This record gives sequence, structure tokens and C-alpha cells, in this order.
Amino acid sequence: MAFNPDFDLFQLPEEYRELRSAIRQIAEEQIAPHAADVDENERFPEEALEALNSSGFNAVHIPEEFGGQGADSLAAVIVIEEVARVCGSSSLIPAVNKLGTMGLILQGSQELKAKVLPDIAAGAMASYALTEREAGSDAGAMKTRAVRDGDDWVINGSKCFITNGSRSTWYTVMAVTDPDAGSHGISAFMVHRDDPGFRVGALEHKLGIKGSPTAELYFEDCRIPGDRMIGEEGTGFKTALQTLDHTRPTIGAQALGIAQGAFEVAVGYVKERRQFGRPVAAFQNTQFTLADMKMKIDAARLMIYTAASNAERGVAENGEKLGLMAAGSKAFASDIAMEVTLDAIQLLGGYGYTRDFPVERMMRDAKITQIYEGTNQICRMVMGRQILA
Ligand code: COS
Repeated sequence: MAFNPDFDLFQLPEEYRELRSAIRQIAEEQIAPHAADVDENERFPEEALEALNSSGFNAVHIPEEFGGQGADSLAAVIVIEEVARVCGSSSLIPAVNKLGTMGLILQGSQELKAKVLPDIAAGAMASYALTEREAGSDAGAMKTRAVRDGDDWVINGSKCFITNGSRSTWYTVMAVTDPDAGSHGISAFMVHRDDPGFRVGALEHKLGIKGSPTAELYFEDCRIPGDRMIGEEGTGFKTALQTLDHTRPTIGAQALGIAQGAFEVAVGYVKERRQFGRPVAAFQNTQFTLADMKMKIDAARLMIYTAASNAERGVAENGEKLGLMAAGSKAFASDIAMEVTLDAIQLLGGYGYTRDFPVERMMRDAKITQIYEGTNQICRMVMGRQILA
């Protein structure tokens, strides 16, 4: 078979390379300069929101018919990766906008999409509310209850660890509609922040991603119209898990971007830093460490782009279920992000441990990627089940 550069699987097509360079420029010029301050002051990255909203990179996945760009999953992960390369907190703007709308895009009615998605395309944010205090990895054990009242639904309960929770306008909320039906008794809804009975609670104080507010949400007789249900009653748990099959690669992309950012800082540093009369880069130990970092990053990138492309096709090429590679790419990329950021700190030595360099922030930001959107243990469990199915 002759090599065809147009179908070279291992070289992104031109349009994706152009997309990368466009978002990289915005990230470097408008987001990177504020990343340390955002982290230091635990403040929302307003500059990043403005930059992403004004360039249309806030939610590239929204279909064109709803005012978005209709970009595919591969484009979405490239955007997230490039923002994460300079600021992990800011990368959660496009990542969580996708997470908070994916269930609606996959399973919602045209009317509900038309109500919500143009807002997100225009710059409002969306969050995904699955987790509760007593229902984390065991998401099906949730207690938040939705009861039908005439044409409306009335929701009572609370959610926690909701990324960007205090800044969103729309929330995909999973709640129990039939307590006797197990995971088949859970339904998904779109809740608006102005809905009566909805309230944002306390924010978490975290190790990393400090610019992204992680909030509790309270539903106190929160009344929403009946047409806000996503899909059919009782399908909410499947919609929630199907969403994660599409969005775990986006968390992988966040991890990958953080790792890439730390790697580049380390490469720059070891060429400048001199010890024993030569640049630290001249030592074979340094070169071996850089080589290991690079191998891990490149492998993670291939997995994530493959998982994103699978999501686009709706199936994996070899007939495997989507979730296998989605969970695998997220777990692998987040594990290597942790390793790579720790290596970067080590290469920078004492300076790496200070806040004068970004690698300690990157290490703290990387840690959450092993935990959220399914701990890496849950991701491995999802994979194990599918491998053996
Ligand atoms: N897509 C669609 N449906 C799915 C699915 C998927 N990826 N995975 C499972 N389902 C279906 C199952 O087929 C089952 O339906 P049936 O009863 O009709 O067969 C139903 O959903 C329940 O699945 P399962 O029995 O596997 O549920 P469990 O409670 O045993 O486990 C896990 C589900 C652990 C995989 C799930 O709770 C999970 O992913 N937990 C982590 C949650 C998470 O990622 N939280 C982070 C939130 S974002 S920060």
C-alpha cells in the first residue's frame, strides 16, 4: 500500500494543526499571563473566559444549528489540551461546558437543545451534577429526588464537587424519579440557575485547579417545567454514563496539556541551568528523564486522539465499546501527567519546588485528573468489565 500523506493517521490534518496554532496563540497571549495569579488568589480566570468566549473556543462542540461551531471531538480535545498547557483551571471552561451539555446533545429533545445550547455557544457556562456526598464512585446510589407535580418536576437534594458550579447558568442534574427501580429509576434534567429553589452552596478549598470553583448545589423544592427532562424518564443514569464515554478523553486532554506544559518548562530550564561547569541538560540522567517524559506524553496523545475519534464515529474502530478507550485514555493520560509533572519538579530541583516556576502548580493541577470524571480505579474497572464482557 502506497503512503498517502492525506490519510496519514499519525499526522493531524491541516485544519486541526491550524486550530492548534490559533488556540495556542490565544492561550499564550491571553491566558498564560494570568495563570499564576489565578492559582495564587484562588480566583476565577475571567481573562480566560473572555478570551475563550470572544474567540468562540469556549464550547466548540455545540452544533452549528444551535449557534455553535459544530466542531468534532478531536477539535474539542485539542482546544482543551492547548489551554491546559498554560492553565489547568482555564481548560475547565471548554471541558466542563462540554460535560454539562453532552447528555442533552446525545439524548435531549430538539426543543430543549434549542433552549439551552445557544446560551452556551454565546458564552454562558454549563455544569454536570451527578456526584453527591454519599454517591461518588457509586453514582447510582444518589438520593436527590425529583417528583412529578402536574406538568412540573420538583427536585429536592444536593450535589457536591460540581466543577465551575458557582459560575454556570445551566446544569445537567441527575435525580431519582423512581426509588424502587435502581439505576433505571434515575432521570436527567436541565436546571437553570434562576429556577426557584435552586441554590449554590459552599466552595471547596482545593490542592489544585484553584481557579475553577468547585461547588455544592442545593435543590429545595426546586421546580422545573416537565420539558426540561433529558430523554425519557428512567434513562438518566445511562445518559450520565454515556456522557462520560464522550468526556473522559477531554479530561485526558487536560492532563496531557498539563504534562506538555511541564515538559516544555523543564526542557527550557535544563538548557539554561549550569552545575559542575555545564548545563544540567548535558548530563545523561537529565536526557533519560526527558526521553521518558516525552515517550509518555506522545503515547497519551495518541490514546486521547483515538478515543476522541472513536466518540465521533460512535464506535471504536475494532468494535470495542466507546467507554473502554475513553476510560483508558483518561486514566493513562492522568497517570502520566502526574509522573511528568513530578519529573519536571525534580529537574528544576529546589526551584521547581517554589512558586517562582509553574511546575509545582502543574503538579497540583494534574492530581485531580486522576480523580474526577471517574477515579482511575473506576476507569480501570470500566475497562476490566468491557474487556471481559
Ligand atoms: N453507557 C450507557 N449505559 C451504560 C454505560 C455506558 N457507558 N455503562 C453502564 N451502562 C448501563 C448498564 O448497561 C446498566 O443498564 P442495564 O441495567 O439496562 O443493563 C446501567 O447502566 C447500570 O450500569 P452498571 O450496572 O454497570 O452500574 P454500576 O452501578 O455497577 O457501575 C459505574 C457504574 C461504576 C461504572 C458508574 O457508577 C461510574 O462510572 N461511576 C463513576 C462516576 C463518575 O465518573 N463520577 C464522576 C462524575 S464527573 S466529576
